[in-house]
Amino acid sequence: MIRLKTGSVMAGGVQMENHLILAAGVLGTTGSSLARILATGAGAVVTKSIGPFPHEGHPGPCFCEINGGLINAMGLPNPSKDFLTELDTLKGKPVIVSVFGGNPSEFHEVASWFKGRVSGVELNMSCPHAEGYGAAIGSDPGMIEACTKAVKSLGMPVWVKLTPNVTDITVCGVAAERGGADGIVAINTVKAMRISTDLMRPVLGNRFGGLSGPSIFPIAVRCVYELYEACSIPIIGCGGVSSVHDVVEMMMAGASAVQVGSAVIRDRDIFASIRDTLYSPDGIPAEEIVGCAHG
Ligand code: RRO
Repeated sequence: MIRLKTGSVMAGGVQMENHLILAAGVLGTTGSSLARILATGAGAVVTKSIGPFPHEGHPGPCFCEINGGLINAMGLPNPSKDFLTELDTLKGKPVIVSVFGGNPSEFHEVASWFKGRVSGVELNMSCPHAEGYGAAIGSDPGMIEACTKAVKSLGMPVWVKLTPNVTDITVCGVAAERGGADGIVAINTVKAMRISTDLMRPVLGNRFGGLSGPSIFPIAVRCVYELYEACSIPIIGCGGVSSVHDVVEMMMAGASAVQVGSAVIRDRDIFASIRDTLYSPDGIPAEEIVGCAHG
């Protein structure tokens, strides 16, 4: 097993304790849960996505477990600007705020609330089940570029989280880069559904949702690999990562850092266990493995 050299990490303009980041949407709704994940070994954390207005989310059921993953249709529930108070106890910590909007000025406004309060902003242009938000606008390269440019004008590090639910994800990655993004996060969940054969109806209240967990890991690796060949800015791998082997594989595909999401639900100590196996004082520099799978 490859071991990486211990030390702090800079990726996409954000200084982190290590290469492991809590993905948006998982245990990211309160300051105390974000602090707990940092205390248990994450190098940085991303909040639940925050939007221009408070929103309750989709009607339930919002979540179902399947073989190899989870399907959620939470529906962007968030307290909007009131979330700011959750960051009071996290000053100086590596926190990235996930934001969403329906157009460049909404993205700019929401991100501006967090200026000086966070290490960076992750633009959610990829939720697969949000009318007028997420992938509904993040499949349009012109919109990705304009929203990225609008937020970048605030002078904070900007990551753009992309959807895999497109024919060619590199077109979206190149658009984010053109807009001035400091990093690309790949990928958000894969649009999916299940039907209850007892009820003869879709399981989720919203009918469709986003698949996460180990079943999407090969899709995420493929997206990171393709983006690495098309883009010059750092890529942050995300999607079904649940072991130290997955982290190393994602880095070999081209990821400069790696997010962990659904796996945290089963194992709250996953960051510490991956970190303790991944790093060693006599390990190799990460730069030697990032993208090494490319010919
Ligand atoms: O809240 C959600 O339903 C949600 C979001 Br914002 C997202 O980006 N991805 C996802 O699978 N669910």
